[in-house]
Amino acid sequence: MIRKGFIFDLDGVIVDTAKYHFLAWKKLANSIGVDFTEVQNERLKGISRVKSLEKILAWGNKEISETQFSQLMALKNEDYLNYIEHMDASEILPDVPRVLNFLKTQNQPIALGSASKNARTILEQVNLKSHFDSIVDGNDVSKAKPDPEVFLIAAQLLNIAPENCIVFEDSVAGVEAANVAKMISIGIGDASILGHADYVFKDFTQISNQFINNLINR
Ligand code: B16
Ligand code: MG
Repeated sequence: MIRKGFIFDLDGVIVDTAKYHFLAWKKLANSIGVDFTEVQNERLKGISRVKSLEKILAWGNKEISETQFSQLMALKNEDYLNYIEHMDASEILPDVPRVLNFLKTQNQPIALGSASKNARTILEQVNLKSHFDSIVDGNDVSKAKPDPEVFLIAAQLLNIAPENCIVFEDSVAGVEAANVAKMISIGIGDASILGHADYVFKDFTQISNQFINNLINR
């Protein structure tokens, strides 16, 4: 049997948590007199929490103390977790369960590779945690995407060579990380943004079982 490693990003691939990040960041930015738009939110996709706050402060020309930085980080996450608490399986993006179940029937190892420190909580909320053989998230890495660390650790845990791994990613930084790791990158989203991926699909409804089979056997 041929075994490949299938690595999934979380936000924007399995669930759309970007809308909750947006609400929490907007509330926080406005509370310190800084504007925050949906366009800016797009630019935070796949970016770590620390880097996100640094960017928001830079866009707003705002300088704060280290203590206030930590306080704001904690506040943002508290607010974000209030949204996560209400998530359920209905928020899983279309056809993700079909692809995960198909991989299972083909005995293919599956991992999560996310920048989020809340990834495990979110997978539990939407009842998908048991589908993953390994989970690597923001708590397990020291270098954020586009550094390939998160995906290389996932490959190691699955015991599959990086060149035999396939990554599903919605962010520019994530696709870059997969490419640097020498993995097959599959962009989920807009081809004009994710043109550096090996393949791009609008969403999982466009990815057939036949395509997955071809990935397994290539
Ligand atoms: P947290 P992913 C990323 O998730 C999000 O896209 C990004 O917007 C967020 O800042 C980052 O996780 C950290 O999330 O605050 O929960 O640790 O796309 O890598 O699954
Ligand atoms: Mg993502």
